[in-house]
Amino acid sequence: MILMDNVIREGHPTLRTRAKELTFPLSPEDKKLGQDLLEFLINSQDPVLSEKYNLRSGIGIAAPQINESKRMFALHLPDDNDNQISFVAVNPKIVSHSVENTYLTNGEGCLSVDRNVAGYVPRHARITVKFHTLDGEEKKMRLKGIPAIAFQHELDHLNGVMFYDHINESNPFADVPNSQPIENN
Ligand code: 4LI
Ligand code: NI
Repeated sequence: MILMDNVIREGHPTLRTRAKELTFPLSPEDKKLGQDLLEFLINSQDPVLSEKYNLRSGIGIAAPQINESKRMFALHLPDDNDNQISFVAVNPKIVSHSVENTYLTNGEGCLSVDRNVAGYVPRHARITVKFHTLDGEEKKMRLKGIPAIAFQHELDHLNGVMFYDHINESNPFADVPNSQPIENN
């Protein structure tokens, strides 16, 4: 199972590297990697297991964060209607997005960043995405709210981008044009 010791932290060059596309069928090792990423998120959100294994809670984790430079990430969180969003995305992409932007008023956190970086991280408010499942099936879905933010955060990891790259350097809380902020605690 994936533990915090397996998570690389900022400063590691893999976090600044563009991850490699995967080809299907996935190797058994790459399938296992995807399953382990999702299992990590589920464990990290379990009060008993997160305490037992000292896991920091997350709703998304990307393969490069465990030093596997491959285009794959997992998301696990409830959506606005309290339906569970839980998937592993392989070779994910955003096919279209809203003009409207959004951001978390409390800022973003990252399992690879052991400090608080304050500021608004501008994101697209709504995205239409395509990706392949671990079994190679193509999926297309529309995301909004926190799931859309998390998808963009994890997709950034596959491109060597960190969330704080998007924060306005001179004023971290500068107005984000045309945005609907998401209040969250
Ligand atoms: C415990 C059990 C306040 C501060 C509010 C915690 C189960 C921050 C928000 C969680 C913040 C769960 C989260 C992300 C933020 C902040 C991620 C708590 C885990 C909230 C997820 C990828 C950004 C995602 C909303 C600096 C590790 N996650 N909070 N950002 N939660 N969590 N991100 N922001 N301020 N990061 O961190 O998984 S997109 Cl589910
Ligand atoms: Ni991250």
